[in-house]
Amino acid sequence: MNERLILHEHAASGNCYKVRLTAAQVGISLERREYDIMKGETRTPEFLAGVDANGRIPVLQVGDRFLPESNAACFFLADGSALIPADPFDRADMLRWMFWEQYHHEPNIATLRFWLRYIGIDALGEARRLQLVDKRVAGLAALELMDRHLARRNWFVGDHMSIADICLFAYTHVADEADFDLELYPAVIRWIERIMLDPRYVPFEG
Ligand SMILES: N[C@@H](CCC(=O)N[C@@H](CS)C(=O)NCC(=O)O)C(=O)O
Repeated sequence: MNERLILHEHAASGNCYKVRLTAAQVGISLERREYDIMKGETRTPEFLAGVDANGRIPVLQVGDRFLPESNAACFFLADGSALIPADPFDRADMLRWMFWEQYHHEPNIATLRFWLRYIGIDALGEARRLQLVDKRVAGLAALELMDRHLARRNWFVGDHMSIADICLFAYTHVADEADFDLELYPAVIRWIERIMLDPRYVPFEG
């Protein structure tokens, strides 16, 4: 890749970790620019005007273009590699799991992790407290579905790792930090170990 690649990130964010893990898998090095989301550094007028009008990280900067959304950044970096299946159905199925991750997994497991570990239960406002049970129920359903899927196969799609695995791995392997008991999901645990044993694996900094 000829263009300069800069990851605008917060190292403790699983969404940002997805992008770094994908880059490591395909042997691409990224420049890293850290923002403290607890201090609102992605909500400044400069960030909103120059990096992402949505005020969130990760954003992958490619030359002078900016690509928000973790799963889109993973797709960009992995394009043309074995992390994206060649078969059209498998490729669409990979996207299916990535969309599923954004709708059913991340908003529950990642959000609970953020609320419990970074904000703290005592500091949660009333609106968030009211969502705790719904998010826990939805998070449990997501882990259950993953476990059933992985009971019959090693990877989410096809017969090797794809970016669907990477995108789902980021917040699943730290789900205990959101008080989910991963021991209840043996196929998920085996899949986590499989990814961690990959020679191009890089650990989360969260
Ligand atoms: N769907 C987005 C979610 C991005 C997101 O929620 N980022 C969080 C950190 S994980 C963030 O920037 N929070 C800071 C804020 O909202 O001010 C993605 O997958 O990249």
